[in-house]
Amino acid sequence: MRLDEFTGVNAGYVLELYERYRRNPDSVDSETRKAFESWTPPAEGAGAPAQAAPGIDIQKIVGAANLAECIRRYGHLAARLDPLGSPPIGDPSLSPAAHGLSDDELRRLPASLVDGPVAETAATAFEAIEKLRRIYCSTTGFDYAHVFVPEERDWLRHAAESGRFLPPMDSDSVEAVLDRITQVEVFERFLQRTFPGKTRFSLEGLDMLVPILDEIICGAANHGARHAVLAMAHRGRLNVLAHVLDKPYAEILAEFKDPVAARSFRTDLGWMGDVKYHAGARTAGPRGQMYVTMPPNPSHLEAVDPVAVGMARAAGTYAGERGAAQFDGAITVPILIHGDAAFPGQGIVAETLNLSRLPGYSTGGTIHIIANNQLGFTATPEDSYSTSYASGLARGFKIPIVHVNADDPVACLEAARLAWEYRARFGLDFLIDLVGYRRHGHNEGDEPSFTQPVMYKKIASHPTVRESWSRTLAEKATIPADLPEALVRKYFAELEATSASLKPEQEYVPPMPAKPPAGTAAHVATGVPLDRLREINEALLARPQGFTFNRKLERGLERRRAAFANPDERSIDWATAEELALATILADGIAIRMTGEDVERGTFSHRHAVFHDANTGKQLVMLQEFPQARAAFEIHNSPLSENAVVGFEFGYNVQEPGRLVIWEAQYGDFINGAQVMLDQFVTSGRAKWGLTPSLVLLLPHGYEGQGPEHSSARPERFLEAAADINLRLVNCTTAAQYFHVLRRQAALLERDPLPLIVLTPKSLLRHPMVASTPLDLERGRFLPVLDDQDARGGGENIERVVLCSGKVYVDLITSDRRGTATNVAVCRVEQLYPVPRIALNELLGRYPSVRDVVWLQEEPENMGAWQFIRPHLEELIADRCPLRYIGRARASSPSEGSAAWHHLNQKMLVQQAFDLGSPAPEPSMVLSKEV
Ligand SMILES: Cc1ncc(C[n+]2csc(CCOP(=O)(O)OP(=O)(O)O)c2C)c(N)n1
Repeated sequence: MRLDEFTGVNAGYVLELYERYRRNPDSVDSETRKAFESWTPPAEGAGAPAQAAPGIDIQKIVGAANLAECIRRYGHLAARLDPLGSPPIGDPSLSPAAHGLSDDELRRLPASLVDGPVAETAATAFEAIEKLRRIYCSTTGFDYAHVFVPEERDWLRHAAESGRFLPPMDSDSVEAVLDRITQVEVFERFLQRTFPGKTRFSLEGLDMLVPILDEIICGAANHGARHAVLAMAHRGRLNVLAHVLDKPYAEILAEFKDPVAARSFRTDLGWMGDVKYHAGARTAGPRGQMYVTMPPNPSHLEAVDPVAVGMARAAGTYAGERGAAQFDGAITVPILIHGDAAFPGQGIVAETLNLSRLPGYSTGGTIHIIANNQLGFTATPEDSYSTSYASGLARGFKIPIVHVNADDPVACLEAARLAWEYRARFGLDFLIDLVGYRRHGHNEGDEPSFTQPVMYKKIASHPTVRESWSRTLAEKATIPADLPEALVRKYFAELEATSASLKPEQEYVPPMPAKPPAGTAAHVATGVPLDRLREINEALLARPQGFTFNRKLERGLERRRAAFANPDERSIDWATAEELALATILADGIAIRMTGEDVERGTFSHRHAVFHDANTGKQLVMLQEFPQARAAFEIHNSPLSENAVVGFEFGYNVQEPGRLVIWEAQYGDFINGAQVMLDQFVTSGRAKWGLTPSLVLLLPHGYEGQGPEHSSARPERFLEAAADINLRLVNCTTAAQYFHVLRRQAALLERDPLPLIVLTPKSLLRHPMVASTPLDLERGRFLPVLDDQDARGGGENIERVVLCSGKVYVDLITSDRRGTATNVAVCRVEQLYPVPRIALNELLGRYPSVRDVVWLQEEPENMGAWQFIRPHLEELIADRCPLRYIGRARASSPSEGSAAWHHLNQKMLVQQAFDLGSPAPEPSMVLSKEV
């Protein structure tokens, strides 16, 4: 680099060195001395290098360069971001005095010290600094100093300072903005006038959100994107639905007139529906070149974020061929609109941001917009976040932030253009903090001046952005003076005409709820011919040239090779059944995505879906390699999150319902971290919004003395939500059952999609009782109820039928008591929901002499399946015999914390199962009672 090319602080440093050299050439190293021998430093003042600068003050030079740097870093603190005019907090480092400079001194320094595009057109450092101040301390606050990848930061700096993303200001463009914000404002005013006080969560005060979205969507389309997924909460949702998603005014107005009657308009809901500001939409055709989707949104703020991100990921992923799935972030763009209280407050936001750069989750850049109205419900920023800005959290994720005053359309559009250009250039997230206000209360029935009297006095006299933009344009004579009012009249007239056209007959068509068809599951053939299984098994065990397996795993692979030697032998363990199920599904042409914490190896070191070369660490995924596969397999260790990752997989699943999407919990109880996703999306999404998820959740479950935290996946949480055939919950006890239930799920993805929750084993993964034969995979299918394995069914001598589910079956069947208790049949309910009533009825019919039927479970009485299944059993048994409960007593914790106590209780469970009618001895907490 030539010495003349140093700028900013570096230029100051060079000049300082030069001063030193001038005084004593030996005080600098020989290289530097050589460089200075033939160099002429820049003259003071004009900016152009000229004669040597006699008496140049190095401190001033360094001060000017530092001042420029501070404006770039901290200028946003002095930006006028609040449309209501609250003064910015500022920063002392932004004044020349803080750097030992006066304005006059700056005028005598060259502009080149300031560096960047502003220096190119400025005569002095003073002019350059003034320009910089206009950029960084205006109605935009560029906040990107935390982006410490030099290429990204330099790009952002140049983008901000060159103004190259400022929108065009020709008369057509400025008129288009006026037209759009008139539409936005009139929509809200019309609703307010026609339906006073009805909740709509008005956008007013943040009207520029719609033109910003237009700009981003249009920009993304120009960069080749074809699909935008837009997620937002309540605020402004109706306005965005109307103007960005093109939801017809007629539908929206009909919903306002009478939500029940308006059902005839709703194509976006399930049979129970949801309030209008939670509904989703899809544009019917491309908007420009883009399809825009807005997933439905529950009230739980920000919960939709990972769902939308997962949808975008799915839409950009090609999985139609063997191998790894191919993701192309250029095709889709997720845009998340956040609340200013919700963004910092809801942990799901941090979890979602953490997905942004992970290989299995990234979207090629998500654009975030904080619709910042400077209030929560009534809570102020001081009540709501500890960061300086609502957007503070994004800094840790190196996401560039632009704070922008929502009353400045030009600044807003520049921010939008910058966002999509940055995303297109780097494939990374970007955040716009759109700072406005909220014209009404939290909702339209709310009185905001109870809590914000001063702010709302200001708002009452504050012009709308349409009014101020009209005034600006009129002053510059850019538009005809009467245009603003003409536009207002035009849009009111459109809404009035639509409202008047809503005929009562149309409105009173009764709703047509469509519940899902059910019952197809029982008829699915899932067996695979032995030859085919053997061939696929061999292919999965192939050894790619040059790949060195870990020695211990090598031995396991050899055992796997022998698994098909004898079709009658119980040689198929759980992991083999799973891999063969996945492989045969892939061979059927159905792509699979599998994720979860440490899922690649499996928590219990049983899966090994990804091998690591013992010498090089290189990875090998045989499910991507075997030649019979006709679709992609992707597997990712997830980040340590439950809520966001389950939401992400839900979104992925509903966007690409033809792929099998599987999420595995480390232990089943950790799914409680995703309870919002379960309640708000997985179990109710169908009834509320007509979504048809088919996500598979694998939840390790079973009482093994590990204490309260790793024993129970809490099946009761799913059973409590089970209704209207909204999910399938199974607790398989054999490898073959697991094989068939996975294959059944894949076969039903399109015909009868439902979420599948599988309670999976831990210690039983390698238990011989759980292993199946190759023939079980060929001949069988998933059976919701398994009769006593020793064919005691039908025995006249059976006095007790014990019904149980899951691992406790193995405890019963392997106990010493089993051999002698020939009057007790032990039967398994493998599917807990939908309750297999026909199969249970048939089973009970095979035992005509029973004196009682027992429901036996490991979980406490208030947990597990008991409370749910009891009324079904009572109805099925009717007055044939009494129903008994054997299990742990009601408890507030899922299990005892001591392994010894656990074993005692398990022993009691077994004992009571086989002792007809005897009470539990102390100190067991196991209950046996007739109900
Ligand atoms: C998880 C959750 N907690 C609480 C609420 C209740 N709530 C609804 S809106 C709101 C205020 C949200 O403020 P902000 O994020 O700034 O959005 P705004 O309504 O101001 O647009 C609150 C607390 C909710 N909907 N979801």
